[in-house]
Amino acid sequence: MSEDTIFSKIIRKEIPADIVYEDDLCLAFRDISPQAPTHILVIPKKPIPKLSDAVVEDKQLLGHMLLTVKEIADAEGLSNGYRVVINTGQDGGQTVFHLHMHLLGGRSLAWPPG
Ligand code: DGP
Repeated sequence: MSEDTIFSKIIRKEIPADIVYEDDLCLAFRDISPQAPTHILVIPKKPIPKLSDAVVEDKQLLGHMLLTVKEIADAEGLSNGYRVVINTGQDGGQTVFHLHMHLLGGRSLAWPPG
């Protein structure tokens, strides 16, 4: 069983967040510590701790999340490009263990990341 996280509390509306999109499968809200002018997190309502825990049954959900990122990027006017990041596990720099896609845009982003 996965642990309850701060993101589960946001899904249940127990703590506030600047929500930009919600449907039956996922939720998107602005990151509390933005690293770019647009920094939005897209999370599944299903509590998958990290990408490496996803299973074949999650295929449709993961595709839906990615297309949701695209729709939000369009809505945010990120016509010059953007980056989608999934930090996974300790070496990936993940700090909240509820799967999330970072959508970063609104400035030119360096590569490679640190
Ligand atoms: P990661 O390092 O990939 O696990 O990213 C977790 C992100 O979650 C980090 O960029 C900060 C953000 N975050 C953590 N707690 C909260 C919160 O309570 N509200 C919001 N909106 N974002 C949060």
